[in-house]
Amino acid sequence: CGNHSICNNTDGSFFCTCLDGFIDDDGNCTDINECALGTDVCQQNCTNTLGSYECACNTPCVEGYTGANCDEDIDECANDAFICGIGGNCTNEVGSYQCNCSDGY
Ligand SMILES: [Ca+2]
Ligand SMILES: [Ca+2]
Repeated sequence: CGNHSICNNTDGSFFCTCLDGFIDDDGNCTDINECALGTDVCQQNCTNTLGSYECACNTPCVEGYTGANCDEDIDECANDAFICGIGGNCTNEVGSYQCNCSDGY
């Protein structure tokens, strides 16, 4: 059946099917370019690979976010206890954080 395909036995014969991620192109199973076709699920930076594709985030992410898809909030308050200064109270927010002063500061 050739590369990137599966041979299926039948009574007296056989037929070939392409593996996932490949498409029949004139009898040859060739890689599907998911990025070019737009069938990928990447939010950004799709890279076509043989039989599949990969997603990567822009580096660095927009300020306040992290993770493979840049959709995870950074907890600035947990990362830096003194981000709001002495006497400041930090409140984490999605994509951001806020500082408020304690009484007397
Ligand atoms: Ca592919
Ligand atoms: Ca945050």
